[in-house]
Amino acid sequence: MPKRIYITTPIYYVNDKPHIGHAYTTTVCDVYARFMRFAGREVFFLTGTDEHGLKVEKSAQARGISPQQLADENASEFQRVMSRLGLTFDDFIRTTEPRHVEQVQAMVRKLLDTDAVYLGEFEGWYDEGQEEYHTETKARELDYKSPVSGEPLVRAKEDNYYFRLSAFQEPLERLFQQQPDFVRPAARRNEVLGRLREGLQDVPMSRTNFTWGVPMPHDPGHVIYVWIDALMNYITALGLGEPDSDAYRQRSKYWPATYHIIGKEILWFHAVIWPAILMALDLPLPKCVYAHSFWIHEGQKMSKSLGNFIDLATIQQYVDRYGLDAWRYYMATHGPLGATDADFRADHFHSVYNTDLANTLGNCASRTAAMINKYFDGFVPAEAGPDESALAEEEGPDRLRMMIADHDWPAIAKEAVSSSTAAMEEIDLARSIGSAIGLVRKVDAFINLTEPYKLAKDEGKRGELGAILYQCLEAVRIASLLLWAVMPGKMSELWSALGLSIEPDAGRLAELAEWGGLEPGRRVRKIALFPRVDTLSVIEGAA
Ligand code: ME8
Repeated sequence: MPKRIYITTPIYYVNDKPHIGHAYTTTVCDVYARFMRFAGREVFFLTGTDEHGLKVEKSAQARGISPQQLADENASEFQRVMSRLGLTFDDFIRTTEPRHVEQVQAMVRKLLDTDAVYLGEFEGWYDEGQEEYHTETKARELDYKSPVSGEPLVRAKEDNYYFRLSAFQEPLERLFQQQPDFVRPAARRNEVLGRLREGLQDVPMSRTNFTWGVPMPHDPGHVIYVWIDALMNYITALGLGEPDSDAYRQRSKYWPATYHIIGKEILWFHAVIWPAILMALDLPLPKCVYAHSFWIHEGQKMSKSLGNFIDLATIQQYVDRYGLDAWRYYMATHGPLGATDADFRADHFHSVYNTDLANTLGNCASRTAAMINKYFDGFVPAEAGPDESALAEEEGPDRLRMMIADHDWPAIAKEAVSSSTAAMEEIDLARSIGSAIGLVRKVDAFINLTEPYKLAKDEGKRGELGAILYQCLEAVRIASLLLWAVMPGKMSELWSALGLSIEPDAGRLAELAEWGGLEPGRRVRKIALFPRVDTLSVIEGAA
């Protein structure tokens, strides 16, 4: 795995308010980015807003403001929301920024020079009222009349710039063969391959029917098609279109992207058009385009017409009731990262909160800390007791460890760390987090098996009691390191209860996660991480 990581979200349209979909994709990237920074990797995490195009122009007109005003308003709303959700992007790119516009023009100039873009003629049946072209088949279906105004369609011609996508058929097929993980999950890759095999046609890449966009170099009557402009954000943020800039000097090292994380509806642009553009620009290709599925809501697709979008106000209610970290936990563990959609249900959120967070993680940390307070006045006991016969057989530092009930804790913890890290590398958030929670479950089972509260009654078993509680707390500490990326607030709270000052940005995860890091004699406070939430107060209106 490369030491450097570049992860991106789609850039979001400013004609919509932020909703669960935007929060979700950005949270997935954030969890990955935080984990990898903690693991010592050099991470660049990019998000931003897509601000050009007819839709933005029309929404602005409808509100009687300029498109730039609308973009400014909503871009700052996106930034505000993302910061509130604890999302630690390294840059937020806006496609109306001069740094982006200038580089897009420079790169399109290059595409014109290499003949990957050419001026061609487009002809079709035009609906003048709707400013929309129809194909011959569609026009025939409509009886050559506008479906909206009933006026006759007119035969019209337009000059358009085209991107020579057809020239990349073979290189793209080769890419999909040589880099089987270029598109993930596999089901999505197969869809793209199927469509690719139908053959590629050149695609228009300029428009003349509106002005809110990046002007075509040398031909300002044309505006660069918003998708071409938008896709380029991934490289303009790194200065790749401006090799003598500071941005280039500082950031070009991050290209190619490790992951472009996107929703499945925009996969074609990312899996076919984007690599073709990069090939035409002679730039390396991203390692992986990861297209997740969709959140649906209580079994139904979310849509404006149904009015069932999980919007910011609803997200805020969950955050208020369960805490920001619980929100992030649910997004990361039950979200639609795989090939199927995920159903957001209030009762499910509630039961995941209680099962994983209140009853497992919270309870385990709190009962361990409580026993240490009760039996050892709050001081972390030593792992080795005076009972020599119970000492582990091994030589070296392990010699002082008691192996109780056949639990080789250093090995158990090591396995959790390596499987959690490996799953995170693959962006399998649920599995990564599951390994950490699994470690906590083992601690719970260990407590139930060894019954330290009974040993506490026997003065002769003090060494064993201390070792058990040390092992429980040490395993919880290691799990908390693996869970920090998803629940940074709560895990920091836990660390401070253990008197630990850990700086995840210092990148020492592996070192800190070694068994034995917790020093005996340290003072432990009582811990209450995830208070129970009453079922009656499950978010109303969301159910
Ligand atoms: O498409 N579930 O922007 P956009 C999960 N500007 N994620 C969802 C979702 C849902 N129900 N709905 C949306 C655009 N998303 C373009 C992108 S990139 C060069 C240009 C997420 O504001 C998901 O990541 O419509 C999806 O791809 C993105 O929001 C679309 O955001």
